[in-house]
Amino acid sequence: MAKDGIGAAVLRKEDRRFLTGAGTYTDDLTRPRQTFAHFVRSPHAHARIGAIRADAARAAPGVLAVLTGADLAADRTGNIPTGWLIHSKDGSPMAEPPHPALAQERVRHVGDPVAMIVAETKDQAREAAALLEVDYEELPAVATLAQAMAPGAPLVWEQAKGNVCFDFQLGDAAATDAAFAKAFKVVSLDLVNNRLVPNAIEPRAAIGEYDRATGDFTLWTTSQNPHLTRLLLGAFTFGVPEHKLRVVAPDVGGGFGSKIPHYAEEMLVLWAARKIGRPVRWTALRSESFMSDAHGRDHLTHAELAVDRDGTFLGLRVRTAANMGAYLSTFAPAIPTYLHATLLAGCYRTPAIHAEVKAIFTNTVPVDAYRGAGRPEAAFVVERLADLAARELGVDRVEIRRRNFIDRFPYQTPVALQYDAGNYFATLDTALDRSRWQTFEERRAEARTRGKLRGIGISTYVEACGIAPSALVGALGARAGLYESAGVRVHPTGSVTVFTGTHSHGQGHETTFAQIVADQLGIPVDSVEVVHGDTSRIPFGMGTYGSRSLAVGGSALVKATEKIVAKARKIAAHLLEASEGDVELRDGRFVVAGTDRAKTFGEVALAAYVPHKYPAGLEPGLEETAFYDPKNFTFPAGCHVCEVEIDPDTGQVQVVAFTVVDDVGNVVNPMIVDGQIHGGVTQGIGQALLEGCLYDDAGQLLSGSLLAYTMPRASDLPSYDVGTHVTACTHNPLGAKGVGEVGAIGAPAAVIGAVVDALADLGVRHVDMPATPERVWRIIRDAQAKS
Ligand code: MCN
Repeated sequence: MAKDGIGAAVLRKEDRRFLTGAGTYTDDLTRPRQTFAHFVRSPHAHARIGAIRADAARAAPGVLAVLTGADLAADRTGNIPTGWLIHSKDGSPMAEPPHPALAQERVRHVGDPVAMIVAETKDQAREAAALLEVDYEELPAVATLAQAMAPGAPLVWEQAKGNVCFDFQLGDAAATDAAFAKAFKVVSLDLVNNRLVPNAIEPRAAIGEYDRATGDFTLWTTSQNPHLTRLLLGAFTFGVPEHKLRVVAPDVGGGFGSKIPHYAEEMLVLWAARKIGRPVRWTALRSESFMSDAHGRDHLTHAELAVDRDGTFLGLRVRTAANMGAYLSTFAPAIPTYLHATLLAGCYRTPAIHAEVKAIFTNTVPVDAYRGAGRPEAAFVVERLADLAARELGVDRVEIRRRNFIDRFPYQTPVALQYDAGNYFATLDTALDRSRWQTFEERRAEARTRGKLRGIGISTYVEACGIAPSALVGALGARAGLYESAGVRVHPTGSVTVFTGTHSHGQGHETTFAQIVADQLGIPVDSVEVVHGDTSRIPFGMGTYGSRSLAVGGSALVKATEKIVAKARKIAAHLLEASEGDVELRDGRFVVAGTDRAKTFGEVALAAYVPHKYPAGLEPGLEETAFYDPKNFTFPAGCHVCEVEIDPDTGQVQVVAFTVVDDVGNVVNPMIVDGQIHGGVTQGIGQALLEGCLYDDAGQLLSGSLLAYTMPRASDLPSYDVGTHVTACTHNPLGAKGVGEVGAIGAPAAVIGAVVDALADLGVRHVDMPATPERVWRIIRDAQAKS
């Protein structure tokens, strides 16, 4: 094994450029003769668009074009598709209303783009926007799920009666009813999974360019999946053949799911570039991001767990309403259905499960993937019910989990997934140990002497990632397969360029993917360069989300590198005048077994390009491509333990300790894995305690800036204690599972469990997220008033 190969905590190669300010983000690029776009966005949640008077804006200094939905309609272009179709069990078709890139006739959420102004400078574009007059006739709006589902609620779309986009069911309703009928007890809970705004550090940006001579388009964009963007743009939104469209996602400063969807602005900068014959660029303001980046979560759930006298889980019934926002974003329909409902078994042997999901339109920003996408919501439901069942039965919270853990693999859940491997007892035991669970009451008593309420929470979760087997997602309605590709080019000097269809925007693929190749070829990590994010350089790829890059993209890379080794071995055997079967690759050298005759990898690489050095009949060169389509998802699991202290006078919750023991299979880079867990847990704590996107009843975005939307800061967080336990994934060559989302999936239930535990003596059985000081203070005050 190379010393910086798989398993080594190699420092991130990409950090040299990021830490020295040498990264190249979309907004850093300058294109010759570039122009600037500004979007005029709806101030109303729902309104009919009347006259648009653009003469003054058109005449403003520097303005090159003012474009509206009518121009798009005249060009018969610009409808943004969703990437998923949901086939409802009862056969009712999913409503897929049009999503014009610039609103036509109606605006349906605050921030819906109405017009695009292109000018010589950013300021000129913005100043001209103030001169554009748009007549709106306001219409009644629905902003929350409760409003949208109320009888007689105003409709976001005429074709979606009751604002229902689709109904979805999973599991066995009759078996679940039967389980409930024989239950000793049923515990039930109404849960809110709060709406979140992703807030990647780099706002979205796009530059469109058109070459009149060749008819070629280039889009630079902040995308997590440039090939998918090209596919959707080419096949649906803009109708440009793929060979005429290059999509480049250069350095991207975080995405967390919000840069998966294909967005209107990406199409519009290309369209405008062709119209005016010059490059058109746009970068979102932070306040613009709040009303135009896809939001996350936003579920209302009623959940019931049927249990036996000893705490054995018998059945689970879950009814979820999921907010889709005003339009269907790219992955939106898949999130509350295939990513959420399929994980409701959690780590437990619950024999009967039935889930019903209603996807609902509202006059809000579209909702799509946000770190965890559907899986944090599922873990939250299951873990809150496990806590509550323990409490209502008088069983210990740890014990009830242990009693119900899945203990044999593979395990077929009642909700479609088959878990291949795991050891939930091991992660639980290690986490209990590390968190000093047994001695918690001492810490609680000590906190009491300081006037603080201390609580401890636990969450044992499993998730499905490494998205996904194409056969499965294809059958489930995905418009494209979800395999991954990798190319490996060995240069004559023995250095290597890797081409991957995944996209790294903080995850460190330039390092970990180089480690994989270094490991397989026995060469230094610095001899391997990883290229990603450019459709003109990488044959194909499905991008990065669903913690899939290592399990799927890394596995494609293993396959491609194995092909390289196979060919290189032939060449080495020829050079060494040995039989191929006797030659093996060891520590970067091809060695004839049992002898000291050897050729270095570099010597063999050179021979691949020199006639007569490679065997007759073999093609020259050393370059291979592979596609990998996994057999199954991967199933990371783990245990999170959180301790909080609450100030009863202010309601302020402080996380004072957080222990994580995750099982993400074999690990390529433990330092990067720890970093991913830290980031995910931080976002999970953010959801549990701080973050909440709020609309008022008229659909105005109340938390539309960082002044009103609280992101976690260092002072909100403890130092995390992170441990790992490994059970290898059984079906990919790396034995690896995903890590990118585990923190955000496991953490919220542990935090809320701790908050509820701290307040348990007051009779509190649940606290909705985010557990802000105000909410907690009110709960304490009301509980005290009752007692
Ligand atoms: N890794 C490893 N060993 C494992 C698993 C992963 O060494 N057993 C490494 C991988 O090689 C990769 C990193 O950990 O370098 C994350 O791998 P993986 O779990 O495959 O996740 P992806 O690379 O596909 O990243 C997607 C995931 C998601 S879905 C979100 S959301 C998210 C996340 O990653 N967004 C992020 N982490 C993020 N981190 C940053 N900094 N910024 C984001 O936007």
